[in-house]
Order: sequence, then C-alpha cells, then structure tokens
Amino acid sequence: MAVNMSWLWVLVMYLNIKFSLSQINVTTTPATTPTTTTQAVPTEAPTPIPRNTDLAECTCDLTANGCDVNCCCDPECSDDDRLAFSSCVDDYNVVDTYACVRNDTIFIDNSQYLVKKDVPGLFCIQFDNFVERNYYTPPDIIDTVDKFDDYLTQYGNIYSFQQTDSSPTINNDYYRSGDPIYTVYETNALGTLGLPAALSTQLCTDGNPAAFLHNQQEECVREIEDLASECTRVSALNAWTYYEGFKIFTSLKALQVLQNETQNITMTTISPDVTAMPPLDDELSPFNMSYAMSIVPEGPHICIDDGGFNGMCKFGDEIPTPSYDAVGQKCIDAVVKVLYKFIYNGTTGITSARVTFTFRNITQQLLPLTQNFETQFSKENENDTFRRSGNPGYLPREPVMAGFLVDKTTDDGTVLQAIDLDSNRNNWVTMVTSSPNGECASELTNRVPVTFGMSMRSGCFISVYFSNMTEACSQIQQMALEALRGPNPPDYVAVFGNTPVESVGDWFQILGIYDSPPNPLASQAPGVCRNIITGLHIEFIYANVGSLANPQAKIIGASYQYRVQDEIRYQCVGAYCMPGNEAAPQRIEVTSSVSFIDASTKAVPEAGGKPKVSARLPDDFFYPFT
Ligand SMILES: *[C@@H]1O[C@H](CO)[C@@H](O)[C@H](O)[C@H]1NC(C)=O
Ligand SMILES: *[C@@H]1O[C@H](CO)[C@@H](O)[C@H](O)[C@H]1NC(C)=O
Ligand SMILES: *[C@@H]1O[C@H](CO)[C@@H](O)[C@H](O)[C@H]1NC(C)=O
Ligand SMILES: *[C@@H]1O[C@H](CO)[C@@H](O)[C@H](O)[C@H]1NC(C)=O
Ligand SMILES: *[C@@H]1O[C@H](CO)[C@@H](O)[C@H](O)[C@H]1NC(C)=O
Ligand SMILES: *[C@@H]1O[C@H](CO)[C@@H](O)[C@H](O)[C@H]1NC(C)=O
Ligand SMILES: *[C@@H]1O[C@H](CO)[C@@H](O)[C@H](O)[C@H]1NC(C)=O
Ligand SMILES: *[C@@H]1O[C@H](CO)[C@@H](O)[C@H](O)[C@H]1NC(C)=O
Ligand SMILES: CC(=O)N[C@H]1CO[C@H](CO)[C@@H](O)[C@@H]1O
Repeated sequence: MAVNMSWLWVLVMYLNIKFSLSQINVTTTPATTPTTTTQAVPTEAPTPIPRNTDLAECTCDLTANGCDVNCCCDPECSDDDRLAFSSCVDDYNVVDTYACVRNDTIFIDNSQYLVKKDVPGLFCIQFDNFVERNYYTPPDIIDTVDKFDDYLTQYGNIYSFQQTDSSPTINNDYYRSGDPIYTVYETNALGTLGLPAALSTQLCTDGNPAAFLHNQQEECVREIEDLASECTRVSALNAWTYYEGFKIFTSLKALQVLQNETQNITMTTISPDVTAMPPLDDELSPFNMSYAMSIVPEGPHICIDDGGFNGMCKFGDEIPTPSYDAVGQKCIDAVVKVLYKFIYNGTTGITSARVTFTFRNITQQLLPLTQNFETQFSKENENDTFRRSGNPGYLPREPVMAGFLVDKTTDDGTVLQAIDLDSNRNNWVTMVTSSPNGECASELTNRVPVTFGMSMRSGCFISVYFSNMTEACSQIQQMALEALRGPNPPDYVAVFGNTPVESVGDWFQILGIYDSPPNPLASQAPGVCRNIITGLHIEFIYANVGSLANPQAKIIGASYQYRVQDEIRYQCVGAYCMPGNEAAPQRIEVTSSVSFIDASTKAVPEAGGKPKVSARLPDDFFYPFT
C-alpha cells in the first residue's frame, strides 16, 4: 500500500512539473534562414499565419458574393435558401481546451487550473496552457529548388485521397440539393431529367439523373458504327431530344398536387430515347400544370468546325436536327455538348431553365464520339460570383489556383502588382489529355484541370514522320512542350483556396516552369532526335495549418520537372522500311503526372520526460502525457 501511495505522488509531482515546464515560451527556430534567391519574388510580404489559432471559420463558404448550397454558416444565404438545403455541411469541430486524464490516477490536484469532474471517470483540467499541442506549426513558403528537394526527401511519397458524396433524398414540398429534377412528358408520363454520364464504362448511361443545385460535368462516349444510317436515327445526336416534348417541374409541389388529385402517376426512368406519343386532351394534365416549365434553347450555340475550332453557329435560334451528307460522308449538326443552365430561388424552386448546345459535323474519324453534358445552377439575382477552392484551406478536388503576376497602373500613375487569374477555373493548372484517337489535344478546352489532392497521370501521342525527324526536331520539341504545359501556362500559385488576387505576397512562383528546354539535336543518323522533352512531373507540397481538429491545407511549394529523353528514333520495322514508306506516321508518347505531398509539421511535442514507474499500468495510463 505504501508503495502504491508513493508512485501516485510521483505522478502528481510529474504533472506539476509538466505544467510549469510548458509555461516556458516555446520558440521554434525557423527551419531555414531566409535565403536570397534570383527568383522574381513579389515585393509584398506573405500574410503571416497566426500561431495556435483555429483558421476554420466557415470552410464551406466557397462562393464569393453568392450563397453556397448546404453551407448554413454562409452569410450570403437567406433563411429561405437554407430550407432548400438537404443538410448543413459546416461540420467543423470545436477546439477542446480541456486536458483530461482518468480520474482514478489522480488524488491531489496541485495545479492552479480549474478542474472539471463531470466527464465520467475522467479528470479534466479546463485550460490547456500547452496550446501548441492542438495546432499545426505554420510552414514556410518553399522558394528555392534546394528547399523543395529537402521537403521532398522528408515528406515525399505520401498521398492523401478523400471523397465526399451524398445520396439524394426526396422531400415532399420543395426541391432540396441533390434531389432529381422531375420531368413530365407530353404523354403525361413522369420522369427525371437525365444527365448522360460514364458510370461503369466510358459509354453514356442516359438514366443518370441530374441533381438539383449540384453543378455536374459529365463526359461519355457514344458507340456509333454506321454513321450513314445512325446519324438521323440515334436520338442522342439530335439536339431536340434534350428539350423538346417534355417540361421540368419547377417545384416538388407539383407532385403533391398530383398526389392529392389521386392521379395515377407512372414514374418511368426517362432516357432521351422516349418516343413521343400524341398528347392527351386534358386541360388539367400534369403537362399543362403551372409548375411545368419548358427548357428553352438559348444561344449563342457553339459550332466546332472541321479544324476543331469553336465558333458561333450561323443559324440563330433555329435548332437544327442532324442530317447525313452522303457526299462529304459526315453527319451534319450532331450534338457534342449539352449545357443546362438553371436559375433557382430558395424554396420557390427553379425559376428559369435554358439549354445551350455545341454542334459538330461528325466524320468517321471522330468516332467513337465523345459527348459532354453539364448542369449549372445559379441563384436568382446573383451575379459577379467567384468560386473559391477552399476557405481558407484547399479542399480536395478543387482546382489549384494559379495566375500571372502583372503590373497594374492605377489612375494616379502608381504601379501595383496583382495576380491575373483566368475567370475559367478549369484553365488554371492544367494537364494534357488525349483526344479519343489518342493524339495530344493542344486546345485549352481539352485539358484537365489539376485539382487539389488528386494525384494523377495522363498521356497522349504526337505523330511524327521520318522527314520531320531529321528536319524538324525543334518543332517536335515545341509540340511536346506545348502539349505538356499547355498554351500560356500561369506560374503563380495561391497558398490558400481563398487567396485574393491583390495579396500578391500570398502567391508564389512555380519552380522550374519556364526552365528553358535543352537544345534538341538532330543526330547524324537519319530519323533520330536527341534531347527531347517527353514528360512532365508536377509536384505540389502542402501542409496543414491551424488546429488539429480543423486542418486547413496550405500549398507551400510547387515544381515542374521535365523529363528529357536522350534519343527518340523513328523505328523502321519490316515492310515499313521499303522505300517510299517513310511517310507512315509514328507515335511518340508524352506523359505528364501530378502529385501532392503532405508536409504537415507535427504539433510541438510536449515537454517533460516519462517518469519511471515499475508498477504495471494500462497503456493509456498517462494519456495525454506520453
Ligand atoms: C513569453 O512571451 C510573452 C509574450 O510574448 C512575454 O511577455 C513573456 O515574457 C515570455 N516569457 C518568457 C519566459 O520568455
Ligand atoms: C472517478 O469517476 C467515477 C465516475 O464518475 C466516480 O465514481 C469516482 O468517484 C471518481 N473518482 C475520483 C477519485 O474522483
Ligand atoms: C394536399 O392535401 C392536403 C390534405 O388534403 C392539404 O393539406 C395540402 O395542402 C394539399 N397539398 C397541395 C399541394 O395541394
Ligand atoms: C393506376 O394504373 C394501373 C394500371 O394502369 C391500374 O391498375 C390502377 O388501378 C390505377 N390506379 C388508380 C388509383 O387509378
Ligand atoms: C395542354 O393544353 C392545351 C390547350 O390549352 C391542349 O391543346 C393540350 O393538348 C394540353 N396538353 C396536354 C398534355 O394535356
Ligand atoms: C457542316 O457542314 C455543312 C455542310 O457541308 C456546312 O454548311 C457547315 O458550315 C458545317 N458546319 C461546321 C460547324 O463546320
Ligand atoms: C425569390 O424568393 C423570395 C423569397 O422567398 C421571394 O420574395 C421572391 O419573390 C422570389 N423571386 C422569384 C423571382 O420568384
Ligand atoms: C446583376 O447585373 C446586372 C447587370 O449586368 C445589374 O443590373 C444588377 O444590378 C446585378 N445584380 C446584382 C444583385 O448585383
Ligand atoms: C511538325 C511537323 O513538321 N510536322 C510535319 C511532318 O511531316 C508531315 C508530312 O510529311 C507534315 O504533314 C507535318 O506537318
């Protein structure tokens, strides 16, 4: 018994020592002393991150000047808007300032702090004066290649993937986010608005429902074998399919009214392949209800010409149907993209529905055909909104913000620096993708945005000819480089998902992005190019800051690394080596990849050593004092 008493006393002494130790100010020396670099460093200083502060205030408020769906703390949302939310996503944690230990280990508390005993079996000290325990150490921005490499060796090869999804729920009175949008056909059959998507395969699944308030972007493939016969027959190619012959219900009140009238509601899974039947002659039919709204085509519609360039269509509001041109062997005016734009207003539901198309003359070479489908929801009377990539920390799958550092001259002649940010967030940091036939697509519209936390790899082919290989090595280099980094790539990255463009100090330059490519060399041997860039690896280093309970991801470094291939060779194989066959194209693969590396520094370790006790104790006996 006496032995037991003495080790308990030792423990209490230890607690006391621990608390006085932690009152000594913890000073962390900066990991590296500031180094002078030759990089163009913005003159403005970065905004310091307050130590030991929870940075998360309303992390779901991602739209500046606009109401975010399901974000109940967003000051831009009205009470009426909040009713249309299916749930509140602002679920961040309150930082706990209690330090708790099991109460049966403590007899005497000799610290001066308040003690809370209402947690069963736990002994809590109300003020945790060792706050560093609960917060990340703020990281420095990585501004030199050496520093980047240091981080890489220390933290490399750790990826983090996170997913969120919510299943739609049906609510009786009004649409809530995630609900399907109900449709009514001229036949009075009910259905839901489809947004064709690639689900298990690349092929389009027409039954995939569009979800209320969720901006969706889908891409999928239509298998068309015989263009001549299928051009006019396949309804997916016909723009009319996507708005004619049906209306959408602006509010779920429509379904309630129908139920009250004990109408026999037949729900069908509607695909665009519905064949129209003669309308029923009924004034009060669901199709003629005031809640039923037509989707109106709204120009300018886009026509992609044979060279792959986008332009405005020459026809005005007359939406064409596809027709087959037997001479040119092409399907004229087939739909390649459908964009639905909805305006909503809280619980009132949908107040406007428009559709805009992209058409293209389809030739056999464009098969299998890739189609795009998109929905956009915006709130009534909201304009000039800007979607952030996080508030403040970057959120997974949100595009990494990148722009150009520019000088802006104000009216009184002073020159200020600012960041020029593309208004299309999909054009920030981009990666190459291939067109359906595998060739590199160099247009910006065909690139995929790099989104936070998503490590990925992509590639495509450049076709070269024997003659090019001897004459035009530098052109090949140029094509590969352009495919890899895209036309006019931005080079300044924002540390947070909500960094304003005026805070130039909070944007930093991507390392290595404009490294001049090595001089491509035409070798003495015909058909050989040397020193050609064929790969690009993009690395982002990020660190969590703020409280451990609500980590906020901050990007602290970015680097472009090109892969240079010593030699690419036009391979002449077998019969292809016959004279005259050197005009056959050959494909060079270019690849790019991106990875995100977590370099979060651990919270400051606690002071005080472990007391030596010889008694057998439970594993968590000293929790949280390890
Ligand atoms: C700790 O920091 C506070 C405020 O920065 C300062 O007033 C105090 O003197 C410091 N204590 C020690 C022991 O350095
Ligand atoms: C510890 O907590 C339990 C449950 O609340 C309580 O029954 C017990 O008396 C407490 N022991 C001490 C020493 O406070
Ligand atoms: C449906 O009927 C119920 C009860 O008869 C009534 O309270 C409700 O207001 C009706 N709803 C609509 C949309 O007409
Ligand atoms: C609904 O239609 C089905 C078949 O068309 C029929 O069997 C059923 O009785 C109808 N119900 C009502 C309430 O009219
Ligand atoms: C809707 O009403 C119009 C006349 O107001 C009528 O011609 C049409 O057939 C009705 N449609 C349906 C589906 O009942
Ligand atoms: C499609 O082909 C037709 C007929 O050849 C032509 O008039 C039209 O301009 C073409 N459309 C585009 C977008 O090139
Ligand atoms: C939008 O909703 C508000 C609040 O419910 C209402 O006052 C306003 O009239 C609605 N606007 C439209 C165009 O329906
Ligand atoms: C939206 O823009 C229009 C003109 O483009 C302007 O008249 C209107 O006041 C703006 N509305 C809001 C809420 O800013
Ligand atoms: C990059 C380049 O010069 N490409 C050319 C290679 O040669 C073929 C035909 O020989 C041309 O069509 C390409 O434009």
